[in-house]
Amino acid sequence: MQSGWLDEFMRRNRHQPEELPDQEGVGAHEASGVSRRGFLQGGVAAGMAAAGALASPQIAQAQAPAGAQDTPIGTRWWPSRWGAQDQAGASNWITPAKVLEAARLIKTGKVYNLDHPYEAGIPAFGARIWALRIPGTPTGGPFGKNQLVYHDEFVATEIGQIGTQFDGLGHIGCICGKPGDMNEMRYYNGFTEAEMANAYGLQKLGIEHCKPFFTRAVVIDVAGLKGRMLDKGEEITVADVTGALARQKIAESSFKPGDGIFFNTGWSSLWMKDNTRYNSGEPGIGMAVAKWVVDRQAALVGSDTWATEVVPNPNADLAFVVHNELITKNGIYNHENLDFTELLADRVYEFVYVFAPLRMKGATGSPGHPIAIT
Ligand code: UVW
Repeated sequence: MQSGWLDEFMRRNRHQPEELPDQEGVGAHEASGVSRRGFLQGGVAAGMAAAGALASPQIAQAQAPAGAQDTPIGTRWWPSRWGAQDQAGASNWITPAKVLEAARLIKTGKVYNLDHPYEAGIPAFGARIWALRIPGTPTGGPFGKNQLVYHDEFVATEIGQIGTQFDGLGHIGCICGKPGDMNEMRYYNGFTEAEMANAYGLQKLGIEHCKPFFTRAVVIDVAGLKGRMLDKGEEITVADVTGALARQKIAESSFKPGDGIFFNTGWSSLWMKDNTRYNSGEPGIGMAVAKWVVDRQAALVGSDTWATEVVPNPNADLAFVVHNELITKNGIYNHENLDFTELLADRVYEFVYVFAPLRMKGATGSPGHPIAIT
């Protein structure tokens, strides 16, 4: 598949070994890989192009996902259904009634991990790093007659956007005006970069506004339906979704507002085994399934890939447009780099998803340990 912006940015951002801060640990996961920074910069470039397109209806028609639009990603999406000041987005669906409803699904008490451990050498987007150090051996002590000693760790990382990561609402926006106009760089609920920007953390839409999740979730096993791992650039269609649900004996009509909807593509089998391929693109959902998710009024999506959406997008002009549709326009969260291996080994497709993002004021997302309970 050809993707002009993608090819260009992959070429320009192929990893340069001398950029590595530390070949043995920090960033070493990129040493032989293709850098995903290209996708990020490609997204910026595509966004700039789309912003320019406001003055050029022809390009706007070509790049916009669908329908009438006064922004590069469709009609303006604010104020949100939860009010003009809302910063919690689709986590608002997690009400006491929703928690009680989800709790009724718990029958065995079995707990499943949905994450990958955080460790050196994990696949990472662009030049992101994970570096954990224990200074001293031990860090301190001895104290007292009891000769107490202790360990502390120092972690350097893009803490909201590394490994198993939960994308918050301040993570993804869209240039809706002239490039560089911070009053028209818009995020969920129309909050602008001018309102949000601060070197010490986002002033709006920080992850601390997200409510904890205890909700019904379904993993749609598309790899199981197809009997193989999906390939990079392979889009999950609505027919794939309905086919997988039928195979799993889950009615499409069973989805209720606030559910979690996850997609298994098989891509996580490459995790720490072939990081170069894992990083080079991915299978995932496109705009058709994104709109299906929005229609279901999901609280969040997630997947065993690093973006949940198909990369490259089959429309070569679009960059991470599903992120815009879900996060920016609808306040739907995205849990990336999940691992469904334990769940699927037990043929568990429906469960209670439990996750409370770390309340780091002004952060764009959160690491953490999501679990499934049945
Ligand atoms: C970007 O940061 C663009 O993507 P992700 O949310 O997949 O890390």
